[in-house]
Amino acid sequence: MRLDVVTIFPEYLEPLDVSLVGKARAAGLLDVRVHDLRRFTHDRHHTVDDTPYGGGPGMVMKPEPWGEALDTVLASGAPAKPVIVVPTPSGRPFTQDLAQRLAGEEWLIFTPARYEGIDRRVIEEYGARFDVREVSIGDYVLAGGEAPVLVMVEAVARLLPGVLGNADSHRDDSFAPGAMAGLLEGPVYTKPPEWRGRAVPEVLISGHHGRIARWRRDEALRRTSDNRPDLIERCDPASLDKHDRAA
Ligand code: 6GU
Repeated sequence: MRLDVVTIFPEYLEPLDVSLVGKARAAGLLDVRVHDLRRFTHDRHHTVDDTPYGGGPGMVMKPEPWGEALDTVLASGAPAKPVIVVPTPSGRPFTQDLAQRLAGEEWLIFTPARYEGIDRRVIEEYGARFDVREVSIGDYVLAGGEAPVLVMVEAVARLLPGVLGNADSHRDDSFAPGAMAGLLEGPVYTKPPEWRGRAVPEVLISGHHGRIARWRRDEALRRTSDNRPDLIERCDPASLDKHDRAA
């Protein structure tokens, strides 16, 4: 997968060299290119923002640098067509489902903005020719879209074939489709069997796969109803079994 990021803070994306995403790059599974938006300005001060039409607080990112940057990046991959992801608190929610869809694309371009956002005409201009998605990572406001790009790239990269050592690693993920559909994952344990007087739940050491599966599901249901009752409300009743209903 090819991944381009256009930003005024290229150094903010340095964590993409590290850990899972860094390894995916090193393995040739991800081709990440970070571009400095200010290279596409022509004034001495490399200006990327200006005051908003209609008044109001804050600054708006000027359309011209974004247009030049996006034209350059798009030309470098033509005739391929990317999905353009525009991080904004006003966007549609970023979900596991969207991560899964984006993981199926050949090419993604991210356009993290600072200030009050990008001049609307940029989204219209590229939206007329490409699949442009305005996406939010949650109901809170960040100073810019760079941290959301790190979040989204990590969520997408771990779904790419060959990135996680074990292909089953995300089968039981919270939010993944499957037997635990829509439930949060329950607690996990490893050795030693006792730590500071606290024992690992006996069932996990029993070797009884049926009882273990039932226990895990009960714990997932408990955690979901404690932390995310909205997910229980929304879940498909057909995905619950008779033991779930009793619980
Ligand atoms: Cl994508 N950007 C910013 N600036 N704030 C956010 C966000 C994005 N998602 C949630 N808050």
